[in-house]
Amino acid sequence: MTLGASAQAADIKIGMAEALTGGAAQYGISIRHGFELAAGEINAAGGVDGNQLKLIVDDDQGKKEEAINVFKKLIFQDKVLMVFGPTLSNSAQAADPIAQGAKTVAFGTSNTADGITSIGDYVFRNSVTEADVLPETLRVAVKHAHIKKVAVMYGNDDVFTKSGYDNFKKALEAAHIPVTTTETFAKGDVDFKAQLTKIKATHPDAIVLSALLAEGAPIMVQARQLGINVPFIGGNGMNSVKVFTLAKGASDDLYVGSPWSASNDSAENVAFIKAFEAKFNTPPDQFAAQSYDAMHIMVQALKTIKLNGDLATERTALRDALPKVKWTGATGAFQFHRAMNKAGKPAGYDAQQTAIVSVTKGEQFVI
Ligand code: 1QQ
Repeated sequence: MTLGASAQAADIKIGMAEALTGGAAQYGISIRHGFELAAGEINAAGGVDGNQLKLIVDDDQGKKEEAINVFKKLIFQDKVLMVFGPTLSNSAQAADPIAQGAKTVAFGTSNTADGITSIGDYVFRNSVTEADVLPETLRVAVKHAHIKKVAVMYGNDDVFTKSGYDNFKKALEAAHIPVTTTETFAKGDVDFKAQLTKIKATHPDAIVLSALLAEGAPIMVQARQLGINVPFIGGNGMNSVKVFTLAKGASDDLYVGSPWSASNDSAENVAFIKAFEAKFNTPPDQFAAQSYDAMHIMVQALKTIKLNGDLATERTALRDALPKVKWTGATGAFQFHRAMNKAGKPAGYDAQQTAIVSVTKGEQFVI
């Protein structure tokens, strides 16, 4: 970014729409912390060409209607340069078209369902999709735990949990692994004993689970109560340290995949973990790592554009600059790749990264 001779340093307004209350706040608060850590570091080092990043933080409550409201407020009232979020794919599918219509970048750091970036060319994410991660999670779990047949359980009223199910199904078919039974649940359910009792009767070697934590953690607890002690194979929703707080000892033997791992000892990751713990007094998770990297990726693009005071031009310049960014951060080497829409035409941008699979043991993720 280059400022004219007479230009004054100004705040650069960045919107953040995340689930800060409700069931998905398990993720949203962690995501917020990642953004705040990165923005704080960037501002402390002089900002972007002397301009400070100003985060405008709004709560989408993990609800798609609220995500739409918050996107409208950030884009049209607050006039932010771009928007990070929302937390859930379910919300992104509803709210991202607002950003696309307003030619404003919507950058998701935790949306992993199919089809989000097919919304349009202003839609970006650095979260690796279920389609990319689940076949690898399944492959490692099957090999490690000698799995021959599985039961499947998924939430059938959420864009992410349904997409996870679709991708698990595809991966299971490709790997020729029979499914003993498929059970469903909905957001807000608390008693999963009926489905788990059916699953138990089919004697699976593992349970494939596409769930958000609010339902996924009690599912693990109730399975163990019913004497089902087989491994769980989960998607992005289960990949959070919050599963240990929510499911305690019942959280063991859960396989998940993500580019980020607490035990990756690259210089970038070690520095991230240290700074995060110093600031928030708690260890980070992959959601914090993703948002931390996303802020740095966005700033790399920002450094290459001119802020001329014309918001529409600035928003489009940022969009044009983002795909060129390459960045090595807490989650490793990152770049974007072009996503296609349903008609096979170029649309938004997905993450080009590979997943590391871990399994939970003694309330820790181990590789
Ligand atoms: C999605 C997800 C969730 C687990 C985000 C918190 O991956 O909704 O896409």
